[in-house]
Amino acid sequence: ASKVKEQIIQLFTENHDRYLSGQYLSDKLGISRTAIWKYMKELQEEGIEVEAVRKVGYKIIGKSDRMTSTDIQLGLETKKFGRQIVYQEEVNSTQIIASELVMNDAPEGTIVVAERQLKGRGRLQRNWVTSDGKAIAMSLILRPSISPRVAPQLTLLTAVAIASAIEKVTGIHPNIKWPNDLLINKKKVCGILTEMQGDADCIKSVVIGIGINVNQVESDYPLELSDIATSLRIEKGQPFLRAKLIQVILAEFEKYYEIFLEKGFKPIKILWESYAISLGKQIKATTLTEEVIGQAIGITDEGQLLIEDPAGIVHTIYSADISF
Ligand code: BT5
Repeated sequence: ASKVKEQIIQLFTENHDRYLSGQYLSDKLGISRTAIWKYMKELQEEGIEVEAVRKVGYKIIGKSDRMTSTDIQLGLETKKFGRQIVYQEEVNSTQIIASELVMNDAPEGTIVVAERQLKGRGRLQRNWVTSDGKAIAMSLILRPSISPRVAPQLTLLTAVAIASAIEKVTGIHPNIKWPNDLLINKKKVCGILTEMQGDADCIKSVVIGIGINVNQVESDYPLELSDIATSLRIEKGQPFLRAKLIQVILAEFEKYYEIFLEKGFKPIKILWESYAISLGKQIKATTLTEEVIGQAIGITDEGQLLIEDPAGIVHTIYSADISF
């Protein structure tokens, strides 16, 4: 039954904003017009606004800001990414669910989305705050055959895909702060967490965690975040449909991921540089073992950050926190 609903959603997606007649849908799917009518009612009960005009047909006229699999599928224009969706109201972390799915052979492109995270996580066991119903908490499963050495490039690729999607949806040009932050007006709007499964020679899978602040207002943030976090709504003065943003992220991601698998990191690197905030600036990189202060002079073809210290020595940074 839900298979039919998916097909209906697909037909509306392919036909964008056009009316589809009951007869057309019934011919396409080989079920009765009464059955179609029942499915359309179901979609309506799920919060999709459907207009039904006698002798003309059905049209989708409104969506509300939710992220169920129906909301995400309706308008999704990817081949693989987001074709399997696990939606949960409440989770500890979407990363945990996604890594369980990885062990159960979930295909590449599977996403896990949640409205509420009780234990959202950042890097190094840090905490990630997901404002209930106002943010995107999503994990995406990838199964690339690449060496673990180049896996950090996937974090940079993710940042490019999200930056480009935010730009398309909101018109705002966000900045990327190496390696995993997206900023708008110097405040964090998105964090990325890349977790790999595999061995020293070969990656088996990667779970990309994406947290985006979409519809929060200032008072939604706990005190400790009020100076460092922003949201698309705060920056643009209007709310956005999270499902729409997810659709565009998945489309951008799929596009850049294909380029990456085919041509390597070089083309992604150029895009990355166009969003980078830290290049050319004096920065401080705090790694697990040291602090490096100097000028950020670029990233390598592998994706590591290069910092030139005052003595002229160039340091290659694999992982760190950056401050200006
Ligand atoms: C990150 O870590 O930025 C990665 C965040 C990844 C979150 C996603 S949500 C879906 C998936 N499921 C998960 O459980 N995680 C992923 P890091 O660079 O370590 O930054 C963490 C720091 O950002 C915290 O220590 C806070 O200072 C700050 N922070 C926490 N929540 C924030 C928010 N909503 N907006 C901006 N900054 C935040």
